[in-house]
Amino acid sequence: MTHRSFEFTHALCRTPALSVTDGLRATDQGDPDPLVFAAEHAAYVSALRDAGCDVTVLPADDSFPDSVFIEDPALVLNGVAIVLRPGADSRIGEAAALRPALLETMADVVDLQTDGFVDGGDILCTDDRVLLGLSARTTAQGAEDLRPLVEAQGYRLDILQTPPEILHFKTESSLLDHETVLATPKLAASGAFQGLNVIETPHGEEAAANAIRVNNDVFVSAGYPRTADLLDQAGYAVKVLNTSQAALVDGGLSCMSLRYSLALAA
Ligand code: CIR
Repeated sequence: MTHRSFEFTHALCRTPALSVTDGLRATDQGDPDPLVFAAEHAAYVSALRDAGCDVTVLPADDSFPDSVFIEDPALVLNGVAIVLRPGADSRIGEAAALRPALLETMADVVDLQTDGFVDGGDILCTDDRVLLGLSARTTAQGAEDLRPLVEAQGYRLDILQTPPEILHFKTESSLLDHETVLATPKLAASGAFQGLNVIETPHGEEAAANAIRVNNDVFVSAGYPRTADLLDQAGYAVKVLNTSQAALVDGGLSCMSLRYSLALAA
């Protein structure tokens, strides 16, 4: 079965919580400003709508500072949501908190049963494969327990290794089209993208690798003009969005939505 990995009819987002100032981060560059974050998030939601998605925006959940990063507690394949088990202590409860909304919006909901962990940010889907990078948040046990759920949706699961300094596999990679990814030189050098073309981010613009392809558009974070030019020259319709506040808590474009298609669901 071949899927259409960047065609989406819908997206699910969550408004950033005021508690996002307590969000996890590898290095402290200052707290995000919740008002600026809200404005950047609203522009992101608008861009998803402009790209053709019917977007549901869930209310903020202050009990989980990182809950705006809705991609991490779930994976959607064929309109079916798989409730994951996030690997950070402060985030594990996001999965159960998200479940009711998944039941309302998705074609079906199944639960990953595991003693391990899987974060959605470690998962990059192509047309026929789910690339899953083991990381500080995603364990080998979680990955193996996810395998049957992925295969049940007609995808092959490739378990890879995210280099140790990288938070999530998709922090440094994104799908651009049916056979092309954008990735940092470091992640590309790990050999993760067998059978795919790779466009590498220019030196100093590694953070631009967390882009997203949504229907005809490729969203790229502001502040990375050489990446935007490179993608523009390669023929992609680039849309630049501000992610300055998400970046302060190690978030980017992919993590702020669960993108899915109901029209294409089997
Ligand atoms: C965290 O460390 O979990 C959040 N502060 C950022 C999560 C970003 N999510 C992602 O890259 N998929």
